[in-house]
Amino acid sequence: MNNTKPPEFKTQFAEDVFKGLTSYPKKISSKFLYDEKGDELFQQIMELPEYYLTGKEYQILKRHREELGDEFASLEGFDLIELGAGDGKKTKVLLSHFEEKNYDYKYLPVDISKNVLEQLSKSLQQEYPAVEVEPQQGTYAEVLSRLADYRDRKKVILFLGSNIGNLTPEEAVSFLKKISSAMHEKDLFFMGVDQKKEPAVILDAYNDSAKVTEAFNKNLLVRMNRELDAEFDPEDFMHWPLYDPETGVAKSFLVSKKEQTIAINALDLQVHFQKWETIHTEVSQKYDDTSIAWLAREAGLEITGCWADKDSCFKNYLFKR
Ligand code: AVJ
Repeated sequence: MNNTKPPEFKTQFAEDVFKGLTSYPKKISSKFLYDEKGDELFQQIMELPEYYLTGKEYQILKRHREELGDEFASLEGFDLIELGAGDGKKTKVLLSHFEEKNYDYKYLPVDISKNVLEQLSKSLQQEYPAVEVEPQQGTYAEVLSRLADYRDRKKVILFLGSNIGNLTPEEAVSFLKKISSAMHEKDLFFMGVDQKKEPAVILDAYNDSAKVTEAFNKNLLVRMNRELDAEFDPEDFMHWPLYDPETGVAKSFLVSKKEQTIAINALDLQVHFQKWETIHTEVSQKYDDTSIAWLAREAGLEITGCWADKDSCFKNYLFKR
């Protein structure tokens, strides 16, 4: 490493890449996987036969919409706040049921991306013109603290897709504590969580045969080339996911296939890789009922409901404070 002075960083990405690639072992946060190309690749991942998470959760919501609706409707008027709404495909199952039942509610999709929110609002306008939508642009933390003071309406907070898995268990506890502190009495929190299961099934979900997940992971290299004027050749790295059934952690790496030194021109940085050196790019933590009970206890939440698919591949939990 030949960095002499810490440069000033133009973007969060620049700063994180600098720090992550000058530390050992090397790492880059998975949040940077989701640029425009990454969003598109993740959409494709959700359609893959190996990536069971989306389909399983969709089935759970569809099958239990009546019961879930009853839980939410017991609040008699609520704001449905969805953290990381994406294209809303799964949520629409709930929205169409709520519409049928004439529930009194507003839908508040939260996303960091203005583009995602605009597209979602447009499609909701077309498919569910009667639903009142109030998009909330910002980070989860910003939006949660904004909505925490909002006492006049009950909240149902949705966090689907096992997005909690992108956090380590310790990070997940502090995240859930923030959710909990934004909740008032009777407010509800509904979260989808991928479960520990046959290890090969999990591994295949992050190592699909069409290699879309590989492209998704390597998109980080492409993004550094484009945004930071870096000189990575994606061919010189391998996509390497692994799963540890003891801790439930799935991780993805980019592994350097040869010794190489890569210029990241915008950072004025030369990054040296030994042969087989890694960049850790993603965590996808898997849970079970015991570890979710621990998470809830640590965060001061109480589990009041749980729904699963028939193989308990995926579960959705309902919490209150
Ligand atoms: C969006 C975080 C739930 O970890 O399963 C999918 C992201 N990464 N394939 C996951 C992802 C590779 C996904 N989450």
